Amino acid sequence: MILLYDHPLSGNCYKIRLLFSLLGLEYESKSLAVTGDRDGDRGEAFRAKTAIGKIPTVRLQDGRHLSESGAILWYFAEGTPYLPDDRFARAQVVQWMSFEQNNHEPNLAAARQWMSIDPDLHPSAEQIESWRLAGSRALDVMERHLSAHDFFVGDRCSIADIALYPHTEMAETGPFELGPLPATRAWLQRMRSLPGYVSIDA
Ligand SMILES: N[C@@H](CCC(=O)N[C@@H](CS)C(=O)NCC(=O)O)C(=O)O
Repeated sequence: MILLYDHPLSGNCYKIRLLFSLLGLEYESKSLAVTGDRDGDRGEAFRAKTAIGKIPTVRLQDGRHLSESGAILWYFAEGTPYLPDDRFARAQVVQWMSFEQNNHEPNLAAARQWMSIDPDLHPSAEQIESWRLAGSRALDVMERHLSAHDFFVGDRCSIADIALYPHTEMAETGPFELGPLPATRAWLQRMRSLPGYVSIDA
């Protein structure tokens, strides 16, 4: 059985739970701490399995481990409709997943972690403003694309959408507003309508 090292509030872990649910894949889940004494939960045994030491990490059925949400999504989407076959479309999936990791997640997830998850975080006003500005720019890029397209690559949901969904859906738990982004709100609704969709707190 696949084992997902997980946390119920983690947007990065939720990406994996969402893909597993859309694919109807069975798995077990083990929750690790994301605040406070993280190292207590991620001692030598965990680090021996994954050099990166973060969640999500999965243990495959054959015992190998894989970390980084994008790599895990790619591994399980291969051969399914969530990863296209076409060479250019696959490169576009990488393009949007790189955007998610570089421009989107670092700002939206950090701001949410500070506002609604970790009371011990005390970022400076400059840091908060930097997350807000850069995260808003990433949301604007998405809005522009979604004003002309139903999904990020091609005409159906791919792992590019799944990677971008969690922290966009939860953006308003940080210093962001989805009200002025109608195309993004319509896309969130399309994602929620997918057969097999699960919410973060399912
Ligand atoms: N780029 C990674 C980020 C993973 C990440 O930051 N995981 C967080 C939980 S969402 C974590 O393990 N934080 C605890 C720590 O950094 O020690 C991904 O997309 O999987």
